[in-house]
Amino acid sequence: MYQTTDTIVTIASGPGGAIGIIRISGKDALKISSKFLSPNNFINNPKNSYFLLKITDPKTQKIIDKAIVVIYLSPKSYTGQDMIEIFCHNSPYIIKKTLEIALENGARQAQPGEFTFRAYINGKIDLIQAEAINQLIKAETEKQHSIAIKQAEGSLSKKLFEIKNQIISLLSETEVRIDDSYEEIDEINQDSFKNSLDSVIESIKKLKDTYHSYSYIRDGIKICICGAPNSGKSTLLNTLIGYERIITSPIPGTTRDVIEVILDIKGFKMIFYDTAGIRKTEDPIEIEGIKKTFSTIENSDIILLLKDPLQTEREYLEIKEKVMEKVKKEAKIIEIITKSDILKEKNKSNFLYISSISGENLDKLLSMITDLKEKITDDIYDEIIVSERHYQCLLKSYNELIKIKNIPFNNYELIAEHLKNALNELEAIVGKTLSEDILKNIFSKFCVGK
Ligand SMILES: Nc1nc2c(ncn2[C@@H]2O[C@H](COP(=O)(O)OP(=O)(O)O)[C@@H](O)[C@H]2O)c(=O)[nH]1
Ligand SMILES: [Mg+2]
Repeated sequence: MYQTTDTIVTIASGPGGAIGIIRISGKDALKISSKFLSPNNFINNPKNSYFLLKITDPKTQKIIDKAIVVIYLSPKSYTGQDMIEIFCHNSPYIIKKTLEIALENGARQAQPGEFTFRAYINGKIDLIQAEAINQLIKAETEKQHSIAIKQAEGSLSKKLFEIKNQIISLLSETEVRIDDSYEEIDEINQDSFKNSLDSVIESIKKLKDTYHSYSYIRDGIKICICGAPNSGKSTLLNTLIGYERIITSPIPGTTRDVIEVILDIKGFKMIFYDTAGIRKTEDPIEIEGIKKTFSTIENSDIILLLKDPLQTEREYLEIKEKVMEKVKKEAKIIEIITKSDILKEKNKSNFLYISSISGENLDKLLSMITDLKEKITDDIYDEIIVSERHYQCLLKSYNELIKIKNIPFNNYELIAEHLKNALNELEAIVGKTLSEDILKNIFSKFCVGK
């Protein structure tokens, strides 16, 4: 596990950009930095403040840079320890040299996640918030970001705190009746106990089930464009992207591999797959490509099934049948007739007529996709489970509570035991009862400097 009593340093900024940041945290943060920051009278009368100071190499007395230095005194810092942040010019030489000098003067290079780990150990944040900070850094879309920021602000911790309190009140009702000295207390009111228990179980269930919806936010909605060769699949995707990302041509079998394009549509991550056209062929590469088409269909949430206007009804239905064999049962299908610009009659009501050339109905297609997305993700709440670890804890807690339903009402010992187990699982989410291995695993996923 990380040591927390020494003083750590690292580069907190990335390459590029005008300002570089060095972060130092630990009980000797001020002492160490006073050796290479001047003037160093901040050490005599330390207070939360900022200064314009010179970074000097103590060995050579050479000036390295002038920097803004922020001092945060314990406990008023990110880690809860004394901290220094040095904002210097972001030259690779200045940054590396300053880090080196800090290391030579008694600091240790921080490992990934060590700053946040110290914040957690010192009670500045709970584990959910720590994990949310990591997700905040990694968020790709508005929705991912808004969930992470709410959790970093403590919304999920608050929700869990409420649930825990409900369990604690059930537990106290039960425990008070285990102890012999309380014999004069009445039996538990079965109805009200049962109602409270059901309500806790319901809250946990609701929360735990949000984990599945989150996979759509994290991984995105998968949209597969498929159909016969030449039906206009690649042209459609190019049009949606807005440039010629994929080769298109009148020669059938142009696309032989699955091409993945990630688009952010209204703050939501959507992954479009352009696939090889489905047909009988002897070409071994195309056969491989078509196999991939079907495995993409299997994994997609929305299928855009394209029909070329020149394709016969029979040819289309043959392909449709093969596609329907593969789609997952909750997937949604949009049937599309392409190249509507060359058509006079558009009377098949179960199809959406589109043209990548004239742009007809492309807006309509996108809004159909977003509507389906709403259906797929409509059970996403504010408090949402985004981590497998949290999900497992909730599941175990839920299972403990469910067991109580089959226990005779006067078996207080056994009821109390399951309530305690359920409570422990919830505590593990915020990090109260976790082993070092699990903690290490959580924090090691951070980047250095966080
Ligand atoms: N007129 C017209 N031609 C199109 C349209 N979309 C695609 N095409 C043409 O149809 C041919 C096959 O298109 P492509 O996107 O390569 O089909 P894919 O094999 O399904 O990927 C190309 O010559 C395209 O220019 C459209 O909306 N209108
Ligand atoms: Mg193609």
